[in-house]
Amino acid sequence: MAGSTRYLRYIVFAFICLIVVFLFSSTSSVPSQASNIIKDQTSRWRGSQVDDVSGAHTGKNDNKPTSPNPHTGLPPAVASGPRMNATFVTLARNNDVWEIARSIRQVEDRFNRKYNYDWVFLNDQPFDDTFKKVTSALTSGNTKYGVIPEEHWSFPDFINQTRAKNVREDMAARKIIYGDSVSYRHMCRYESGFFFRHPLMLDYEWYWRVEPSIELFCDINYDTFKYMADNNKKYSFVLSLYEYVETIPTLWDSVKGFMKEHPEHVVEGNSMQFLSDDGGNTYNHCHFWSNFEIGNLNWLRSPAYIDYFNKLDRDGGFFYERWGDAPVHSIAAGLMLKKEEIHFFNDIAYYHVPFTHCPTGEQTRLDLKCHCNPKENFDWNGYSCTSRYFELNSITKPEGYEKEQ
Ligand SMILES: Nc1nc2c(ncn2[C@@H]2O[C@H](COP(=O)(O)OP(=O)(O)OP(=O)(O)O)[C@@H](O)[C@H]2O)c(=O)[nH]1
Ligand SMILES: *[C@@H]1O[C@H](CO)[C@@H](O)[C@H](O)[C@H]1NC(C)=O
Ligand SMILES: *[C@@H]1O[C@H](CO)[C@@H](O)[C@H](O)[C@H]1NC(C)=O
Ligand SMILES: [Mg+2]
Repeated sequence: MAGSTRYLRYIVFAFICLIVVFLFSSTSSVPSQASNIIKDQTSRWRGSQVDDVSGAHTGKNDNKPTSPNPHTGLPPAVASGPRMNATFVTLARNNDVWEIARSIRQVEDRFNRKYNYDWVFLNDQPFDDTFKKVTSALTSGNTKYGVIPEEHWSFPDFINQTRAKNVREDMAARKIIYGDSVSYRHMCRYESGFFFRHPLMLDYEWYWRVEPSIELFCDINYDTFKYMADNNKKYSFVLSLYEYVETIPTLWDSVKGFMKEHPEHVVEGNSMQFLSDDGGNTYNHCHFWSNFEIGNLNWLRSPAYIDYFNKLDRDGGFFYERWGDAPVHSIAAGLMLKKEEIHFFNDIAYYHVPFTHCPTGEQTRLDLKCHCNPKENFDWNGYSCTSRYFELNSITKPEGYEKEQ
């Protein structure tokens, strides 16, 4: 027994030596180009974290690999050309970490590994180490973590607390989703009027909003921010639908008040027809689903948008009702942008519970290596408003839409 074990040990030892010698000779013959790439990759992966500091750019995407892959001879999977002044932005809680991790992984795989755009995370509480570690490991660009100032996440002093509390109790009794939630209301108000003014966001012109637990089903092989800029787009969407009317009974009254006070902000050639079936008298509840957005931050920071938000805020519906940021952004885009400035990204296949946008058109899905089921596409469903957008803009519906209706 003991003798044969020793004999076996000699053989294993000799074998290991052989492998070590082989490995050593092969790594030393790898061209120095490859080791440079490996070095570049590690410095990209190391990345950087910036805590609530604006203007700090260090690390990751300063070291893009440029030489071809020595094994395949192919160029690196990183896009060339000018970078846009753009960032991803995510509002999240520490306990959203695993849900946002899934979203980031998909956005990186399908798009950002080729572009390495920054990612800004915002929270009403400080982010913890786990959140920062997990998210910065998954992203290819710089990550920045910001705390929201208290005045942007609290009741304004003109809100009557008794009235707001009565509303929450009433909505809870009527089982309106998030109807009893204070934090959901702060969230909707923050996304409506403040995220684009956070100090970390002032560094950028373009944003792409990403929520926890979303999915991207197709490759995105071009720079979506550059597309927006080159084509004069300011706001974009992938899904649209009708808002739950119980959450916004007086929103349109407030909007009408705004249009009266500030007619100069309402532009010619806007998308009023998407929002109203009677020339603006009543709201049809159509809105772009704002959990996905690629948009222009300078537009949101413009006097027109700020006047609009301030008017809505004063009217109190974020607390006396439960106004969502989706109708708030959509109405702003619909009234204060020219209709051509709003873009529908048919080629960005997307899911946020419970709706899917899966591109209509089989060839598009094959070309972009999509993994969504076209039967789940919501666009041509009766509860979607996307048909109205197509009609208003006189755009031909994508190939195969009748089949998928
Ligand atoms: N920091 C922080 N983020 C929040 C809070 N509530 C919501 N969020 C974030 O705000 C965004 C919207 O919240 P969700 O809970 O996804 O709201 P929703 O999309 O209407 O509803 P779901 O169907 O539950 O996804 C997400 O990015 C959340 O992570 C909060 O209290 N604090
Ligand atoms: C606040 O709201 C309550 C309940 O609607 C109302 O009774 C009260 O008069 C309001 N207070 C003020 C100062 O308006
Ligand atoms: C990016 O955009 C912001 C907002 O417009 C601007 O302040 C900043 O100077 C821009 N940065 C670069 C590098 O152009
Ligand atoms: Mg969500």
